[in-house]
Amino acid sequence: MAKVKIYGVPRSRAFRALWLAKELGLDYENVMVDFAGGETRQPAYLTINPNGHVPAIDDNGFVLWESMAINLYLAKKYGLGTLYPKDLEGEARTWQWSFWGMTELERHVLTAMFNRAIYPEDKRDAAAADAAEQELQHPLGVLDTAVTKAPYLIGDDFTAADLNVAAILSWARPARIDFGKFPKAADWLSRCALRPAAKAARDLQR
Ligand SMILES: N[C@@H](CCC(=O)N[C@@H](CS)C(=O)NCC(=O)O)C(=O)O
Repeated sequence: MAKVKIYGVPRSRAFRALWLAKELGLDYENVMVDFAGGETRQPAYLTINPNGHVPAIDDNGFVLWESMAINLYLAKKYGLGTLYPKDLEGEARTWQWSFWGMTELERHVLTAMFNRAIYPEDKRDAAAADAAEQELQHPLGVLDTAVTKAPYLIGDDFTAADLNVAAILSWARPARIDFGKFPKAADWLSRCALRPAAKAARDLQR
């Protein structure tokens, strides 16, 4: 069996797949396609992901793109019964939280992060960042309530659902999102971020 190839530098959304690979103890190879240098748009890479984005994976000839699809696939294939629930309802909850993270959180966290930390200072739009943080108030309340009822999103144990949402919220710190009103969500996020596999994936970003 060849190693699973994970395309994308660790400071990109490939971080999500790398964190999962570390959780799973997967034998993987990280192919350093860097979006900053335009490598995602080179013809060779476009045969892997025609969208010109990272991450993508190649699992023994099976090529897949979209970070959440990648993580759901890898977690089900290599972590069934541990990181990925075996029952239909648990699987559906994993999808629910993963799609929720992408649709309810991601854009707003990114907008705040770019306008508070990434763009050159003279290009930052403070009002756009504040509006994005405002948009996050309701979904962060939803998250806070969910992790008040149970330690993790699907119950007592950390699963791919937690990883996928926490990976999106790993941008919340540079985005300077205030979790003051969401103490349970803040506690859940730090429990996720302190996992050895999360730390190991962050180390790849240095
Ligand atoms: N929805 C996609 C978004 C992927 C994406 O936009 N990736 C960025 C890096 S984090 C990228 O490849 N940007 C370079 C480009 O679009 O050329 C996913 O979650 O996989």
